[in-house]
Amino acid sequence: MTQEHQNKSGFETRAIHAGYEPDVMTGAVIPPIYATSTYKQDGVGGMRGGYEYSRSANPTRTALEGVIAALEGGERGFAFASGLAAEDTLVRALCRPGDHVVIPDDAYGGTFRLFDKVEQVWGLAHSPAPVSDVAAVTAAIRPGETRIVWVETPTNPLLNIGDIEALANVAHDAGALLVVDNTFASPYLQQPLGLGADIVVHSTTKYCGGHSDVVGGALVVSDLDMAEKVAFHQNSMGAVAGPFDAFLTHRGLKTLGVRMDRHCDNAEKVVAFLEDHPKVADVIYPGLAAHPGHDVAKRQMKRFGGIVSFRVTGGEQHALDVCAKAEVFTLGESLGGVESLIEHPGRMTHASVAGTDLEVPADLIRLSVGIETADDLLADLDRALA
Ligand code: P1T
Repeated sequence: MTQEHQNKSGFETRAIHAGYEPDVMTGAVIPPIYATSTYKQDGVGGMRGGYEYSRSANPTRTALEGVIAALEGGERGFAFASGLAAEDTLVRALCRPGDHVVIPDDAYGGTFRLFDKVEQVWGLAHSPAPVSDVAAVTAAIRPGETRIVWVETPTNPLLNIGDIEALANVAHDAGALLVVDNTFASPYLQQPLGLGADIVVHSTTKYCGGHSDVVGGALVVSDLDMAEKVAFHQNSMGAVAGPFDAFLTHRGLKTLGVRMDRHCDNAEKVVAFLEDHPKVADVIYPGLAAHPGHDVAKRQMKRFGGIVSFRVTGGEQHALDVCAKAEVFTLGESLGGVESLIEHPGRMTHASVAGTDLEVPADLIRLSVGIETADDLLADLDRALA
C-alpha cells in the first residue's frame, strides 16, 4: 500500500495492509518468516534493500515495525524481544545518568522494578506520581532534570486514567518528553501520539499479539530525530524481536480491531454482573460513569477496554479463593489474549511492588476478559464467587 493510500485508510485496513507489499518474487501475501541471521552482499557493502545482519534489520521484523507505526500514527516503529526490553532501550536512548523520570504510582510491577532496581543503579532517579492527577505529576517534575514523564493509561492494575493531552503539555513546558505505555488500550482504542505524546510503548505480548503465544515489545516514535536515537540503541543493545516472534505479533495485529470490540463487549457484561454481586465490594472499570477518570477516558479512548479489576468483600483469602475456583478464567499472569485470565496482582504481577508506595490492595482481583461466549464467563464468575 502506498504511503498516500495508507494515510487515507481506516484502522482495520492499515492493520491488514500497512508495512508490507506482497513479495516481489513470489507474490506471497503474508510476510515470510526470514529465518536468517545474515544476507549475501553483492560485493562489499552491496546490500539488497539495506539488509546486512538480522540484529540491525530483518524483513519479517520490518513488516511488523511498519504496521505498528501505521496503527499508532507515528514516524517509525521498533519491535523488541519483550515490553521491558523496549522500555530499557528507550530509557537508555533518551536519558543519561543524573537525569530524572516521573513514573506512575501504579505502573506494571515489572516497569517499576526496571526503574527502581536497574535504571536507578545506572544513575537515573525516579519519582512516582498518580497519572490521574495532573497537578501531582507537575509537582513531581524537576525542571532541568526530568527527561521523561512516563504514563500508563489505563494503569495496571488499578485502571487509573491519565489525561494524555494535559500531561503532554506539562511535560513539554518543563522540557521533558511524554512516554505513554499504551498496552492496556492498544492502538485500536487510543492513539497517544495524536494527543501530543512523544513516544508510545507496548508490551505486544498483550492485545497486539492477542493470542498468548508470543512475548514482545514495541516503541513508536513521533519524529525522525528520536527514531535515529532509538534505532541506534536497538541495534547497539540488541534486544530485538526475532523473525518467528515478529511473524506471530504481525498476524495478531491484523485482527486487533475485531478482537478489541469483542473484548470490550464482554468486559461491559462482566462489569454489569459484578456490580450487582453481593460479594463484590468495588468494581473498577473506566467505562463506569462513577469511575473518576471516566470523562477523560471517554474523550481519549474509543471504548474502555477488556481489563476489569474488582475488590471482594472477604479480604485477601477471599480473593485468593475466587482466583483458585475460576475455571473458564484461567489463573495466570499476563492479559490481552483471546482467552480470559484471572489473577491476584498483590501476589502475582505486582509482587515486586509489595512494601513500597505502589503496593496494591490485597483483596484486588484483575480480570483480562477474553472473547469467549459471555454467558460462560458470567457463569464461571458466579461459581467462583459463591
Ligand atoms: O512482559 P513484557 O512483554 O516485558 O511487558 C511488560 C509490560 C509493560 N507494560 C505493561 C502495561 C504491562 O502490563 C507489561 C506486562 N504485564 C504483565 C505481564 C501483566 O500480567 O500485567
